[in-house]
Amino acid sequence: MTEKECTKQAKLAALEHGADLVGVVKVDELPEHSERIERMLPEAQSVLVIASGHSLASLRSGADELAQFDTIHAYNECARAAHAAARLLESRGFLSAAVPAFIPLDMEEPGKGMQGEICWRRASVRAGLGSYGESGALVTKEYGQAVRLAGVVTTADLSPDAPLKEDVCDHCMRCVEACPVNALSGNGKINKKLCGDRIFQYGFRYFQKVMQGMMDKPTDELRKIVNGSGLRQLWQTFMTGNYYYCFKCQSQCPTTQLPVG
Ligand code: B12
Repeated sequence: MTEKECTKQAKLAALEHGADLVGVVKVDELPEHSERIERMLPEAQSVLVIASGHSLASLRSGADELAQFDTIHAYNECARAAHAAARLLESRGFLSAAVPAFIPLDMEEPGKGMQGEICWRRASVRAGLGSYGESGALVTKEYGQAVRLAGVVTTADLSPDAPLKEDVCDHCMRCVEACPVNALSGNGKINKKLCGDRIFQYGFRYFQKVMQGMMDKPTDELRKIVNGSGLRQLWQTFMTGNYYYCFKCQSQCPTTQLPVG
């Protein structure tokens, strides 16, 4: 099978299983990730990058639960598309693996779960899916920032897509201004600690606080934590696997619009 035909079939498999946009970047074009890609799949040649859209109403909703639930769906779509494309490629004789969109992540030092095996924004920009917004997120022509990203590493020598020539972000700075904790300062610069404290409000950091409390907080304060809503939120986090408590930079982007027609 030709390189072109194989690329077409892999993209189609992803699009038929939940992807909204698909692009290809060669492993050589991702030198920052070569070590990790080598660890995942030594003979990998190409990375298929997948974007699946959010529901805009959920993302913009004042009820975090809706955006959290929608995030689970968007991640599931990404996972389904990546798995389908990987299986298609393997059925054509190329070793291929779907790479997680978010968790599981490598929790060891020095990344401590703050670095993906592949940075999907970087890979998607290089695969021509969109361009960087001021917030650092991927902005696509079709769905603005309202996409989740995932992909597949494969030994197939797929035909690469060219990065976009145009800049999709209109640099209005609304994403930066919308950040409730002033973690963004434009041009992709982010204070990861400030952002993380907000979005992981009831994620690992809260869990760590509870554990820390067990060691050094007086019993009455501990009782308050154990009976408080934070622990119930944490339980939901464990049950759903989704822990984001802020969607502002994504949802305020003016390119994040309903498609016309
Ligand atoms: C760790 C992580 C975080 C951390 C750290 C973010 C960061 N900047 O690294 C924290 C907790 C802060 C975070 C926050 C959020 N995240 Co997050 N996060 C990740 C994760 C798991 C790994 C990212 C990573 O490896 N970073 C490490 C390195 C590579 O980042 P870096 O050194 O800062 O490199 C960046 C810059 O150099 C920049 N850059 C390079 N050249 C240039 C040039 C220009 C002009 C610009 C502007 C930028 C730029 O691009 C690199 C990537 O952005 C990815 C999933 C994945 N595997 O990619 C999701 C991911 C990036 N997160 C995502 C989202 C949506 C969010 C949040 C909105 C929270 C939420 N509600 O989900 C916020 C947005 C914050 C923001 N505006 O960036 C999405 C982004 C989707 C999109 N449309 O772009 C991803 C891709 C998850 C997914 N699978 O869809 N996240």
